[in-house]
Amino acid sequence: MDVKAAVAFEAGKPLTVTTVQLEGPRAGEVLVEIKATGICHTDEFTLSGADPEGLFPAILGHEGAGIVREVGAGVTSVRPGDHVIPLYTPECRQCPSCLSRKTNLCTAIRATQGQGLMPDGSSRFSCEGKPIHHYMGCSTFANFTVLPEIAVAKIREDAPFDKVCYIGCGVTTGIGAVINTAKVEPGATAIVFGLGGIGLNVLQGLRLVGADMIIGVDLNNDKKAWGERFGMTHFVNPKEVGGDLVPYLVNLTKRGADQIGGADYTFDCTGNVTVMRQALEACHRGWGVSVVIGVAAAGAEIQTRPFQLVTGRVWKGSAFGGARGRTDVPRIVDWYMQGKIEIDPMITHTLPLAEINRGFDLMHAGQSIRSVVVY
Ligand code: NAD
Ligand code: AHE
Ligand code: ZN
Repeated sequence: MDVKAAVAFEAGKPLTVTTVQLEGPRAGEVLVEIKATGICHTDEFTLSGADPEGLFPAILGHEGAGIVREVGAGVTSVRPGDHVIPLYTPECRQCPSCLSRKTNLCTAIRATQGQGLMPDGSSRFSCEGKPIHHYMGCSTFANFTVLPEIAVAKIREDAPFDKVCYIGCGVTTGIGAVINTAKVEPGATAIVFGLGGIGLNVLQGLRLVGADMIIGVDLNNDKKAWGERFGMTHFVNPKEVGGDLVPYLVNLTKRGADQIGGADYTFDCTGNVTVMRQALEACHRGWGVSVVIGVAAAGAEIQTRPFQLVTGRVWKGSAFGGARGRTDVPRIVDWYMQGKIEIDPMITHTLPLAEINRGFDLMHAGQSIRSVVVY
């Protein structure tokens, strides 16, 4: 079938909105009509050429929501008409990782997904007879896509696609990093570095669990008002701190008789390896946990003195907020529908597919939190 898509033909170039061909679902696969998709910083990261796994040509996009239109042989968990959110972290419930209960990083299809292919090793997308790569197993920058059955979460039908698509990445990543990865307790102190589409969701996750002091750090002063809206209690712009950022933050978080300082939990939501180090070192001696959420360019490495770890700080990473998609995503949609979490104010721009490149421009200019393409 012909579908409308924004194709990344080359790294560093704008997407081309065009018609491409999509084959129907094979065994274990589903055809989904995508109704809306967010534009995440990770799409920009891959499009820029910084992603070591980046492949071209590809149909990017991994933050979508839509309706199942057709299912392949053997599919039992969803049927045509079901509303779903595509999952770049699938949940097969059978692989050693899923069975371990220690991680959400299902391994059932990760190898082919990283090669831009469906689990049988082929692509369903093509343009003028030449294959186009899938992206993160989702390719939501097309109005129809094919996904493995294990990579869709069935959601309630009254949830608006143009809002809950954000649960397909940003919302779940931010809130999940707090709840699943860091397991933040009420009364904790926390620092969030980078108040964009992910960091604001970390903030609202911290507010949800009852953290006390919630410090937001961003180079952009416009983010102060944004942070306050989602639970931030203190804002720090590193450019306005006279001197080093880490001692400043440690001093700000001094509590209790020992006056040692440092946050119980810190979160990197920038993808900048210098910030990742600052986030670790701004943690409390003995127990502070720092969670890396940001994705860094090929070749980038993190550094710290081993002393920081010897003295009890813990460095952790979080992908998709540690969420098990088929189990947790429908629950997060419920939280949104019940008013427990906010999404609408973070969706600052809604665009037609024809204007998708404007969404990337707004992100570069720091003018958007989330742009959502509505088909
Ligand atoms: P964004 O562009 O919306 O926000 C980034 C924010 O960081 C901006 O507000 C920017 O001003 C701020 N910033 C940049 N450099 C900074 C610095 N040196 N100090 C302080 N603040 C700084 O991006 P986003 O969509 O929120 O994504 C953030 C990161 O998270 C990206 O690296 C993205 O690829 C990654 N990500 C990871 C996962 C995961 O599962 N681990 C999921 C989604 C996104
Ligand atoms: N391809 C990159 C890795 C990118 C990465 O870490 N992606 C996150 C999700 S970001 C969503 O916006 C993730 O899920 N990682 C786990 C995984 O299996 O990729 C690189 O550096 O190679
Ligand atoms: Zn993302």
